[in-house]
Amino acid sequence: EGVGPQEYTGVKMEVVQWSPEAEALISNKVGNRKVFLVAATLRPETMYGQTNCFVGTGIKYGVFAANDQEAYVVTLRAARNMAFQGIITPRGNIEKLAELPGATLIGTKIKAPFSVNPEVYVLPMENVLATKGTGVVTSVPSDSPDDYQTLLDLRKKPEFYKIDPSWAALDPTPVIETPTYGNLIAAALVKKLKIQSQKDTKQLAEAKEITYKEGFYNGTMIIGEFKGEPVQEAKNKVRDAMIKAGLAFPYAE
Ligand code: A2H
Repeated sequence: EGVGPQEYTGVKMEVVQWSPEAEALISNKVGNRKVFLVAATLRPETMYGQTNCFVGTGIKYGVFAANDQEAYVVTLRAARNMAFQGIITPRGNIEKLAELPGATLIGTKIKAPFSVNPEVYVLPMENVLATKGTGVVTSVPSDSPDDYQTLLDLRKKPEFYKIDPSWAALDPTPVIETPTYGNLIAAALVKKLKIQSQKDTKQLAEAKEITYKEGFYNGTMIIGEFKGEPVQEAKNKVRDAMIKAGLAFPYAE
């Protein structure tokens, strides 16, 4: 981080059913376009295990026209970057079709490309930064300690987070096997570092560091087209397959 551009994968998650709050704000503003929430991830190889998608309830999102057929839900900052990278057209220009406060997105149902779970729900995460990526995060609780701990928090206090418990019902799916931490590395590290909630940001940063290195250097895929291959080799293959299928695109910042 901090040195040179970060190469993310923009994962396209098509809206299947808006929450009533978002539906009211969208009404007829997107025309015939398909609308996608777009998450920025550094771990495209983990998408088989997506169980949810996270947004920040205090973050402002827009619905931006990508072209005549598609629109993307991201922050204005990300839309600007995408326009300059030629991802949304016309180049360098942006068309905002609607505005959605993050809180209104909670409960929206979206497709989860490549996941064993075809459809998942949008949920709130406290530590989503408006200044990173698209402001939308795919939740992969098998391999991300932040995602795993957030899922535990949401299950423990659904009323506090204003969610229907059924939206947080999907359990982590093993995606990567590691020699030291097994196939649910996020849960193993949350336990080992005695993390109690998503507010334990210092320990979560440490857990994230270990998970990332362990998964990348010592992990083996145990699901999907590249099952049996080291994560180091599978990572870009999964990414390329998603891009080829029209379900993802390269995004840098
Ligand atoms: B990663 P870096 Cl399985 N706010 O994707 C907070 N976090 C954000 C974000 C934002 N605005 N945008 C993206 N992210 C998350 C998968 C994943 C990720 C796994 C394991 C580790 C991991 C599923 N969530 O990240 O600061 C996204 O979560 C640990 C590196 O640019 C993205 O990749 O290095 C990662 O943080 C990018 O973080």
